[in-house]
Amino acid sequence: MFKKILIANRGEIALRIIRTCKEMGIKTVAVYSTADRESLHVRFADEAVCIGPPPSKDSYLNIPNIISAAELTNADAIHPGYGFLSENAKFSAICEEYGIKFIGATADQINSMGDKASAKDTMKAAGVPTIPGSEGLLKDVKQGIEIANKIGYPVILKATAGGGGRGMRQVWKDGDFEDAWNSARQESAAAFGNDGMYLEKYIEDPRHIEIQVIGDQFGKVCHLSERDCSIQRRHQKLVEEAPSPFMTPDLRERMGAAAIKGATAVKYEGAGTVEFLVDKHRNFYFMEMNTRIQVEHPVTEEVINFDLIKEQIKVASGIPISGKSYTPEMHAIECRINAEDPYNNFRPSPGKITHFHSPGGHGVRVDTHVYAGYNVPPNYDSMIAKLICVAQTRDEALCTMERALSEFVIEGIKTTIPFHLKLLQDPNFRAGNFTTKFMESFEIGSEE
Ligand code: MV4
Repeated sequence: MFKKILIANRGEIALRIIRTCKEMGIKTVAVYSTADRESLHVRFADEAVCIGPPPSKDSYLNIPNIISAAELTNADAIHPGYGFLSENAKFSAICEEYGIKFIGATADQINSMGDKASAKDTMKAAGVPTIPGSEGLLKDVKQGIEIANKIGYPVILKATAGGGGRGMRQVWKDGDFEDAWNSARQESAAAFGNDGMYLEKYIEDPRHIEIQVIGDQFGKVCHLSERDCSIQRRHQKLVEEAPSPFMTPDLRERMGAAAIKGATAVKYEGAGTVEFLVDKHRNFYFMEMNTRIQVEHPVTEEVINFDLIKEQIKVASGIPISGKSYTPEMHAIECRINAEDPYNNFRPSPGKITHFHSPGGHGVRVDTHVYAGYNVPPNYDSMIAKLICVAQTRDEALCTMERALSEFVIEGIKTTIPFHLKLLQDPNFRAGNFTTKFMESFEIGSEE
């Protein structure tokens, strides 16, 4: 087992990883930018190394500085958390070169899933259902229009380097194809330096349901059931839950088996997530695979009573997985609390937290790095806390969430707490009746 892990991240996830390391008797090294000197991850780690000024590219994305910090402190592994360097193939490879275990996917696995068109080909070849469309990249606009006519409109153009919905265009008729093609390619070239495009049938009103998987170094993969992440705004998840209110035992079995098949085909090692789109007939299709621990991992932890970070560390150190399968026994919901003003288009609201009171009680978990007096820096992601509620049924978990949100006090900055309270009043949300389009028509109303 590792003796010392460097956590190449900040915020709640850095703290989350430090907590598990402590329980496992592993020493921890925090790294921090000058904007994060007062952050809890710095205080709770055994050692801390400053890696640069506030901008991410100079600190949390600064590979030489992070590797130096690991060498300096004799860390034998690096946990990258989510975001930042967690899906950076070059970083994974450099860690390996330096003899530091990267607690995450190998460079090859990251590369094979990072290119969306080839990831789709790989999954299709492994027998995972994929959305009808082009085989690999489109050669030109003419081929795109041909395929669109073959599969029928509506279709969607996607950037192979895509992420966060960038370089994606719906197309509803031949006459709109060329403009969509040109603008998607332009956007993709500017965002990713890669203008490769592929085409799919557009699935209207889908749900986003993802399967958590974990693989060990011996080629064995198991799945840890699903999360429903359909409540998103501009490709940012706001609420996640497990199990999905749309799930059936049969669908879980089929989606779980498909996720295992796909992850096994790429000899996936570590924790990963296979994302699917699920249509109204419960047809499911591979969308993307994320080769990292995700923000919403706690809902899975709560419903199957399992520490995913501990399991990541164990498989990274060469311990085999048990291979048993998991069926959720509980229901968990996570609300992401962001430093944003939900009454002003979710505009970021950094600044000093003057008052802070965290909810507690039965079935309530709060993962956060903030406290009264903490200054939310403007440089990073606006998520400042995750409120996770667990109960035996979805209805009970919703009631616990409502109660916990009403106890949560964060003053000095705007947060998304009022949004979540309003969402919990929505009859369709309450009934589990929602798709990825839900937020397009949701109205928060006015303040007070
Ligand atoms: C789709 C789709 C409909 N049909 N593909 C969004 C980001 C990227 N991961 C893929 N996305 C989508 N792909 C086909 N063929 C709709 C979306 C989509 C979406 C998916 C999941 C969660 C939220 C979404 C919001 C808008 C569009």
